[in-house]
Amino acid sequence: MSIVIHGVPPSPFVRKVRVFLAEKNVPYELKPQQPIGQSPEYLAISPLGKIPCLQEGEFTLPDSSAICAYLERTHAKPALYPSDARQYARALWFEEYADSKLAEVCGTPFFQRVVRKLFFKQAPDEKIVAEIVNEKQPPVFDYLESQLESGTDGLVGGRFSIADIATGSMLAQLIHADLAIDARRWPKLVAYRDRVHARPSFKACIEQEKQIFASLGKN
Ligand SMILES: N[C@@H](CCC(=O)N[C@@H](CS)C(=O)NCC(=O)O)C(=O)O
Repeated sequence: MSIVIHGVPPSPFVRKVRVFLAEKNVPYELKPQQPIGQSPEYLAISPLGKIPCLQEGEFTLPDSSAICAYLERTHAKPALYPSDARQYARALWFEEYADSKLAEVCGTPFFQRVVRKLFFKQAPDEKIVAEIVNEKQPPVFDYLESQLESGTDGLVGGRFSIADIATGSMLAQLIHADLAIDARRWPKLVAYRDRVHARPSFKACIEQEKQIFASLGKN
């Protein structure tokens, strides 16, 4: 049965599911659904009104974490969750950390510099961006740096997993917000981010998003 993902490309949670599907080589249709002005029909399948939401025939499922966990069961290969109990639990932790804390420190500058500009026709509040960059990002980047081994694209056990899909998806918001991560201060994180984003699954999404923003007159 064919898979439909409701959402729009620049959402990090939609990107997470799209990368997950691409890594598993599963075809899907992306059906445009904005995260505002949701219809009663959309709220019926995604009660929090959020994107993404998966639809497979009669079956519908909101929430990127639930969707990825479901897809792991329906499309087992390649495995994107570790099999070892502790590594599995750590991968879920990093997924949660990315979806909550990293979402805050990467999503806020993205909202200010991209969403406000393109969709609300307002100037970004650079004071908010500076506060995030100077105060909120450093402890988060310090933590990720402390958890990474050199030369890997896998936060858990050195193997690429849901932890990296969630983390890489959030870090991509910074690219669109034109914010660099200081490679002298966080060398392992920057090298890791570059390796994760070089994977064809991420590369295709990020390139498509850049084209969308260029066509909307981002820069
Ligand atoms: N926990 C959800 C979060 C999804 C989420 O927050 N999506 C944002 C767009 S990036 C959204 O739909 N926001 C609309 C809203 O909160 O009403 C998931 O993992 O799918």
